[in-house]
Amino acid sequence: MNEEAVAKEIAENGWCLVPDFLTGADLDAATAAMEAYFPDPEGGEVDAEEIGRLKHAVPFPFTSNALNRVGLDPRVLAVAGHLLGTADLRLTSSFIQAKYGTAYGESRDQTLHNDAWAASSLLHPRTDGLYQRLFGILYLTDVTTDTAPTYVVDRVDHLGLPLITSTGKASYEKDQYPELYERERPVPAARGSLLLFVGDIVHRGSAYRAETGRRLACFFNIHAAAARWTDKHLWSLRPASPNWPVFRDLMVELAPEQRHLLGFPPPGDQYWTPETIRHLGELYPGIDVTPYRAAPVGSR
Ligand SMILES: O=C(O)CCC(=O)C(=O)O
Repeated sequence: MNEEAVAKEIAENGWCLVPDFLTGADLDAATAAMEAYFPDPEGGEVDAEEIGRLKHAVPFPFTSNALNRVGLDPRVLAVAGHLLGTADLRLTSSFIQAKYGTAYGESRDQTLHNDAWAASSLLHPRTDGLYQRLFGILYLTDVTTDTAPTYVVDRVDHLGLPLITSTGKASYEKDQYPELYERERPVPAARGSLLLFVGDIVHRGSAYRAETGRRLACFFNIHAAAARWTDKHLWSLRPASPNWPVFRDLMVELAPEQRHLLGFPPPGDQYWTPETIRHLGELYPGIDVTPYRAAPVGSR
């Protein structure tokens, strides 16, 4: 794997599939560890009723280092380093998940969405340089069009989409954005392949359409330490969330140092630009943006 070339492809297109990211004994160990969490339904080790319970994602850390190593892999770090331009990186989160055949219940298509907001809901995301987020999905079964491929929309086809819609969501409904769905494409992937993409790339998970079998996948995402608010990965708010108005009022009421307690960048932080300050005022109408207009630290 040529990490620099992968980073370049992601910078241009927003995503890149890396075949054979794991091979040989490493691939077998990671697959065996996944199979211990998500048994083969046709292998007789689990009955159909138990499978509902197995559809839940399991968060990092896992019981096997073959899986724990995935999001920490030096090659992934190198790609993130090239792309974000920093070595001061953090694992935002990682989890494993299985999708099962239709014989074991319904499997659903996701709506096209971006992940730039995922788990960093305090502020409007910046998606340039240091502020990009790198997401990875390692497939531990072969993924075909019938076995829940991830769908992506190339960056050039994003058609100037906002990262948050007028209804406060980071997802794009088919009836409102039909042209986006015309441009999406599935990413078939052989076992051991790694899909890497940035937070603003529009994508979705798809339903598992085959009757039997399962798709096994390990997910992770990485951000720069400078984007401290992204560490609040248990918060998943959007302006469309039911409890957003209460949170919004709190943000308006607090002083900058109190917001900082929650991870907000302080006045003078390099996150603040005329654009992010404008987004701040839109996200939290009534907030006093003047402190954030201070010149960035280092430029004074
Ligand atoms: O499972 C997949 O293929 C993609 C999932 C995804 O996009 C998500 O959960 O945000």
